[in-house]
Amino acid sequence: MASESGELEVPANQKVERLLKTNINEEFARKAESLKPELHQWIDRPLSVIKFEPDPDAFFKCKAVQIHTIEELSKLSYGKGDQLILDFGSHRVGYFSINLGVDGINADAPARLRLTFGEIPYDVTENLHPCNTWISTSWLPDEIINVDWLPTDVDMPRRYSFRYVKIEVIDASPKYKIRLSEVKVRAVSAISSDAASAVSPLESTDQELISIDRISQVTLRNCMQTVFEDGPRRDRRLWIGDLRLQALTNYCTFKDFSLAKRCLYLFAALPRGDDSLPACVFEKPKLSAGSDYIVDYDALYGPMVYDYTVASGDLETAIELWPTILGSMKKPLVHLDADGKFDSKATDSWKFLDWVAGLETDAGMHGLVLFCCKEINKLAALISKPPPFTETVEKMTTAAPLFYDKDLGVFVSGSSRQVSWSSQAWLALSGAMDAPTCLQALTKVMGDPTAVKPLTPYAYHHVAEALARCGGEEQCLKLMRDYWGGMARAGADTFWEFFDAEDSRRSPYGDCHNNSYCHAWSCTPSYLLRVVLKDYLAATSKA
Ligand code: RAM
Repeated sequence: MASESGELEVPANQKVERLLKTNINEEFARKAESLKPELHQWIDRPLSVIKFEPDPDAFFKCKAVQIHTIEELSKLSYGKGDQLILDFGSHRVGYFSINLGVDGINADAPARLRLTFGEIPYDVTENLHPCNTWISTSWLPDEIINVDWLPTDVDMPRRYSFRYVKIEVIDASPKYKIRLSEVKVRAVSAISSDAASAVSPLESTDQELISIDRISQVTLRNCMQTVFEDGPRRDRRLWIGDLRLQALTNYCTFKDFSLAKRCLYLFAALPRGDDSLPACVFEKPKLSAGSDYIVDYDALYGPMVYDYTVASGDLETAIELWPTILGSMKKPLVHLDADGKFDSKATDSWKFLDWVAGLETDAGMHGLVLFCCKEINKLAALISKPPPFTETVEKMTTAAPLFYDKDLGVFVSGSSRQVSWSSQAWLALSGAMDAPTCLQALTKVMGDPTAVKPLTPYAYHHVAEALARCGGEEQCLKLMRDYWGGMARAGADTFWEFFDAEDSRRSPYGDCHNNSYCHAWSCTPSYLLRVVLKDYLAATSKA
């Protein structure tokens, strides 16, 4: 993906499709607007001033060491070339402010500071620039500010997502140094502290699972703003794939049905001319469709409405959104060949499933679309509509074994007969073949070092859920302890957009400084533990 100049280029399948017009549904947009939440706010302060020391055993190769308590801070002064790192103790989303005082004869020049808001140590231990990435470097969380008159309060106007704040004094003057006090963040979320503490405790005494569940909830809560954001640092917007997983986790934790409903209407307000839904939407500066269209995200819209309907009991919304659901399936179903087999090459639209490079998507997309057709049929039954996809389900179920390689005992995808975890996961979730066969296939690929592994927690979630749904609850738990538990052991206080235990710098964007470390699609362990594995955990804790 590198151009001749060495700069990374946008991958071919993510280049903007010829833009078809969006047909705004004003009524749905108004409904979404009326459901916009007032955000809850609260003040948090840093716990200490730290430095990072090398630690070869740590995931990020460094460890935090306290050098001052926060009470000591206001007695310290910092001049040209000095820097400090504040540690808030865990991840926050909100508005940072500080009081800048003067230690010296007078402040005869402005104070020029660089503030860097870090979600992980690399953000504050390394130089963020240059950043070799094909997404925008304007996401990088640093600011240079010039403060004219000191002493003064400084309120940073932008919202940041961070645990650490590095403050570098680029310059003050020979006559004075700065003092820092009143350091705080006005944290924001759609979920109040009361609502967060009202979530029932996980029914388990296993400390590792309790901690994974807690980190999942913090991840979700920090992403729940006026929409379910994918990541409060980047992209700060609503994506269908992320929303589905967030909403499922929300239903078994915070139970904010109104925010979920708002997000369903936001997508329904913005269908394209061909009824396809945008993969993501922007709320600001005004509601508009993102230019990405992802075939799998289109298909997942209906299941999302189904999940919402089951969780909330609100049939009326499902009835109103029914035509949108049917429209959203058009593009995915165009990809079925005469045998009812999903063919990714049928269009050049983006099929996602995961960010891992070179993933063959036919088998996984076959499973995903079949799963979606079944979920939508279930929704039809709930709202007394004829099931729209009975024949499609039959056809796709008959075709599914065409992806199965009897000799290998796994599903294969594409002309290269690629073996990947994602293909097994989605075909298992679709129920296309019997559970023991699917579980065996999953077990096989997970033990095969040549199989294409997932990169994102999004894809790992589908593997984990598929294992549990096919009778592999123990394997699901093990995967959760390895993967999400691995992030926790690596120091995560919110779960990340990507995690590769072997490579702390891995990123599909070219540079890990552009990764997001509080990312919606990684919040699902709470859902897996509280819903999917609920009976299993109850049974095993009694045994
Ligand atoms: C990333 C986003 C988002 C995801 C898309 C496909 O850019 O962070 O979470 O849905 O990829």
